[in-house]
Amino acid sequence: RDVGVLGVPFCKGQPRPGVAQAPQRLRDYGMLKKLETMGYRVHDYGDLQFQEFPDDYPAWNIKYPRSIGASCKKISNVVEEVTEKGQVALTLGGDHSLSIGTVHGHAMAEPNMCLIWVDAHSDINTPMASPSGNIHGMVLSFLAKELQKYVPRVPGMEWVKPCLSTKDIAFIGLRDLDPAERCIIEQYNITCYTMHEVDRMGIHRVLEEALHSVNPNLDRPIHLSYDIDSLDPAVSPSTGTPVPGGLSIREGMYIAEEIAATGQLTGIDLVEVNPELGSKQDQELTLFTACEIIGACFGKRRKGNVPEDYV
Ligand code: DIR
Ligand code: MN
Ligand code: MN
Ligand code: MN
Repeated sequence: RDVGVLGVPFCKGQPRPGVAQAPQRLRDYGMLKKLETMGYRVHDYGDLQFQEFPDDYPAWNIKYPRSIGASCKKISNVVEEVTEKGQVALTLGGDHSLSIGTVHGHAMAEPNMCLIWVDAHSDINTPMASPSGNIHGMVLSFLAKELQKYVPRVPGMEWVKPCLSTKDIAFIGLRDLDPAERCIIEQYNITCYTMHEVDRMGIHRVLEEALHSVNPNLDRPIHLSYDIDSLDPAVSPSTGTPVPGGLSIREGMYIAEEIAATGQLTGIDLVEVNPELGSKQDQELTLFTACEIIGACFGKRRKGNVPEDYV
């Protein structure tokens, strides 16, 4: 019942600066106090310090590869250490490019890990196919072994060991994919429950099938990478790339509750909260939603919890 928290005030994986303020805003909002109230020992490793790269020119169209590469290398080392101490690694972003580091570090400590990616986007663009050049949309192409033939040597990323198979990944909540991303998902038959499947099957069956496909015996450690833009802008408006038609707060909490109930959740990312976008009310609502989701990830259930010391 130990949590290791790492703040990553990082924004270079996408164009909007405010996302770097999220770790501090989430702390101020009481996210870590909430976990302590729930009975966790919270070890806050503070915010990651970054090296500056003044001449971080794009490689092809990939923006800030050296800054992001060096940061993710540090993040990977911290997450590996935290995981090896037996703490659940909770990383507060920052934009989603940081997950190159968190997933990598988690996999170094737990090679049998699987990944559940909750997002409006699939973040699996290859560097050459990415229409935006933003690394937050390329994360999984750097990590998946099968995709390395499409990934050039990117300055700053040389240290990344592809540590996942496309078979170890399950997507939930997608609704905005670039053509190359759809092609990769089909070609490698990646487990993928878009909002279309959520509508058709209901969130219960989506979770059952998603877990069954990457973790049939529930004996593998799980990394949950939770992009706040997976949720509908009605409940998480303050994010850089909102997409209509997202998960309801109920579906978002159900996902977190079900994954927490496996007892295998050892790494969590909460990314893309941008507390400088939208109105004051939008910002508060997004922070509130993020705290509810994280509470559920750590075992807070809507049906209530029996106190730990109850006999
Ligand atoms: C788009 C947007 N697919 C890209 N990705 C976002 O830039 O590659 N991911 N917004 O969260
Ligand atoms: Mn994302
Ligand atoms: Mn190690
Ligand atoms: Mn997204």
